[in-house]
Amino acid sequence: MPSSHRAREAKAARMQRYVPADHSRVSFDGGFWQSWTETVRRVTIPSQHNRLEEEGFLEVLDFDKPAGPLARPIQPSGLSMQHFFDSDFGKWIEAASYTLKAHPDAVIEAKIDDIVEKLENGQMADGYLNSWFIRREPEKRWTNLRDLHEMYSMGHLLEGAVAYFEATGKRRFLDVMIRAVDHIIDTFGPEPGKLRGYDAHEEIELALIKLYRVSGDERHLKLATYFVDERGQMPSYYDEEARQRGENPADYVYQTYAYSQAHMPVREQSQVVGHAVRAMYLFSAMADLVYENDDAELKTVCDRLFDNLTGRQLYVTGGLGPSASNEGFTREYDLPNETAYAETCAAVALGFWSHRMAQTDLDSKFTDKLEMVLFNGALSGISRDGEHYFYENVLESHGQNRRWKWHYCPCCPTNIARFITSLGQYFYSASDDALAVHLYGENTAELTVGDAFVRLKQETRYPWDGDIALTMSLQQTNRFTLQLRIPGWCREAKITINDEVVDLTAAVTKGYAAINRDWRNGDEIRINFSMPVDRLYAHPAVSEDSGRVALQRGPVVYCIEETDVGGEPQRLRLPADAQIVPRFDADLLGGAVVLDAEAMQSQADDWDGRLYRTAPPVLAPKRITAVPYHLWANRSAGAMLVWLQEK
Ligand code: FUB
Ligand code: ZN
Repeated sequence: MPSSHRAREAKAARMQRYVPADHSRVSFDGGFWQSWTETVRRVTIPSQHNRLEEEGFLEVLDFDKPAGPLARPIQPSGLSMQHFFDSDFGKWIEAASYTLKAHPDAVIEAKIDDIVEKLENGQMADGYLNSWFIRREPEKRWTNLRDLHEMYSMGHLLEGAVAYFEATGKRRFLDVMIRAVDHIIDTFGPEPGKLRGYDAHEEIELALIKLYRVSGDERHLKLATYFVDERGQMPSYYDEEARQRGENPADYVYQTYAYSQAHMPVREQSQVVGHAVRAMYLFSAMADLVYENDDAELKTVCDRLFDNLTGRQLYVTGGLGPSASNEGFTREYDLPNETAYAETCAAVALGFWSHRMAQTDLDSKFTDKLEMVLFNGALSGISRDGEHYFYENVLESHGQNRRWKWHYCPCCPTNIARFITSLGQYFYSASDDALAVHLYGENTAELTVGDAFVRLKQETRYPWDGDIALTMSLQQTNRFTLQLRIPGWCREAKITINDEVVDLTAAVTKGYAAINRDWRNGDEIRINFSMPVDRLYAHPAVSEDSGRVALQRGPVVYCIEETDVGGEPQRLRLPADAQIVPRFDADLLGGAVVLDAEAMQSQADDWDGRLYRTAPPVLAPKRITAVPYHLWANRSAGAMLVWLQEK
């Protein structure tokens, strides 16, 4: 067992916290996730390395040569995307390492070793590690935490190093990054003589906690705690730092430190603001600190922010951060569809946060959101062929949106890759006397609950239907509580154990059915979540969705694509009483349930060139088919709509 799992299990035993499953011991040997996980392992991971090479990213690691021309120009903020190329290596290594753990691959490992060798070669004697500053402007290191992503990049390298160590047992990369962290510890903190700074793009915080779980070194946890609590303290470090650079702090491009959640101390924050990915990484670290420090006050803050996000600022797909200008949040209930920014990274990171929240508070309100992003707003970020991507996940298009092979700022591809390659950890977690099943989908998992070894097999076509058979294999009879998530979207659930019905009214607390008993080898749990097609309506304050309806079945949100209706879906109206019939289409991109309905379409052929007239458009019946949102833009380019007009 990797040391991080041992450390967390020891802690969980003291604190009654859950420990996520080891992802490499959850195999998706059939069902919905099999082809996704296989595609990401076989296609996405190698092709992303090819892209890093072709696009000249890896060149920045040639520390022995003079720096070449800039691959990405400097923006008005002073930042070039090239400032944080290291983060792409880190995330790619992390995603690749997750696959290596269960599927060793000498070619991928050699590519990682090559990057590690170059990083080690470039690392400065004092441990500092950042390809931009070492090669281009070493004298400017640590002079602009507000804009230039030094610790963001190191954080991603650190996550990659931890994952690579856990996958292979090789320490070289981990040791390089521990030296880099030692340097950060020497440089930052509340102690006299150190800088009281923190990076404006959160990431290092959660990476340090991952490191702590491997190293057991309290300094790593202390530094993460310091960075979180120092954030937003006044007077602002960023003001002082700007003055030191000879700049006027008032000239800050983004105008407010809310952009980086640094406008007030985090414990005082109650509204989710600013850049969406930054916010999600910060809150993920905060949830980790709740776990590690048993910090009840921080838990209240996390709850408050989670409720604000999910109650007022989240797209129905799990997308978040509507605005391109700050890559983030605007005002509450501002959820435009066609201009939705809803960055893939942000949805993935909401998955990280939701999952972490559930480890100290088993409440389906968290894991419902994990499932929501997984099947919708995060999964839409990668194509079915595994090598095309969306950065922005709009909910409406007139046909202008295309998946791309690589992005100018390619943060999203490696993020969705690391999410999918470590998927198993999100399905289950265990405490010393309970096993929680958070997600459903065909897989076989090897888990430990206290001293018991449990093999759990899920047989199901989920999310295409709501029948799930769980079979428990145990070496001996063991007593523990099985916690089964009852999804928030489900209004009628039924569970039997060896054909005996479980009384769910008595068993369910916070969306989990707790079944405490002596479990025996071969015990069979059968679950049925009824899965009718639901019409969803948005809160009246979401003016964009007024008079509109979205379709959802189980956890899957649907959309209408031009290719299926022979015209722009914006001209369709779905009658309030229209029957919506699910149908499995085996030929659609590997097979998916689609929804058929009789709708109405406004006719354009009797307008005689006019733009306006006094008579409303004529409506004619039109048969429509809706497809899962995550599958959109995988066939021909065209218009798309999630929120349909309802008649
Ligand atoms: O700034 C680093 C990453 O690039 C952010 O997380 C993304 O939003 C993109 O701007
Ligand atoms: Zn991104």
